[in-house]
Amino acid sequence: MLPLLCACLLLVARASGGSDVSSDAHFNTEEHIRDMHAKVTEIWQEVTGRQAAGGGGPDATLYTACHVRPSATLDASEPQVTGLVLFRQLAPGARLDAFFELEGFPAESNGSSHAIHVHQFGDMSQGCESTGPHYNPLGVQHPQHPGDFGNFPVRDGSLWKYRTGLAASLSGPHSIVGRAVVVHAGEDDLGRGGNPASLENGNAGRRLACCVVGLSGPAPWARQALEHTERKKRRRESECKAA
Ligand SMILES: [Cu+2]
Ligand SMILES: [Zn+2]
Repeated sequence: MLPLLCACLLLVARASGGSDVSSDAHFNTEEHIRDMHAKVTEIWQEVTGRQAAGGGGPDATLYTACHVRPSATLDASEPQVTGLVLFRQLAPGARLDAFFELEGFPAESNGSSHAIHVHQFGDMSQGCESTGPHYNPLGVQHPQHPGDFGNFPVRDGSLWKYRTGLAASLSGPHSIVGRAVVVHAGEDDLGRGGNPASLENGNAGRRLACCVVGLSGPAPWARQALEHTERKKRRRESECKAA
């Protein structure tokens, strides 16, 4: 199986190196890379034996936990954001489900939104600054990176959100395991800022807090799912009382 993987990687190299001069050469190269990525992922899944019979089943589910801490290079006067980001991937190649649970935003930032992204490195030795740029394995523009999760609204200094259909992966050659989740001070302009930075990082501002995505068992996800359901119920009840 390994020689097959190597042969496939060679094909990728040839596909990306063999650009012709026709007007749609760039498009073709991108198509080739996507195509080969799908094939390499498929082979990787077979090599690692993660492709369970029937292509799924509970055994194929992957979970990660990421404990968000304030950036070590941040001034003490800056918001000290902490919390938890959990990912779940039900089967190899499936989109991700996620819980985002963060607190420590200034109370007056009610109604503001904060960008959250996956950055390239799981290196927090220089706070969140050493996590590098957005994770961008396919060389595309922001906000098409797999970890461009967009903006999250803050309410009473905290945010909690359940999201599904996220484009990132916990398996395969473009896995985000071991990389960083970064919480920004500002809002993501989603590539519409009209300057080069907008197409790299969405001009989302300082890096307030971050964490490294690490594999986990299913327990943190189960706890968070329960907490999420109860919290939604409490919010509904308080809204009913207020009405
Ligand atoms: Cu970012
Ligand atoms: Zn991005």
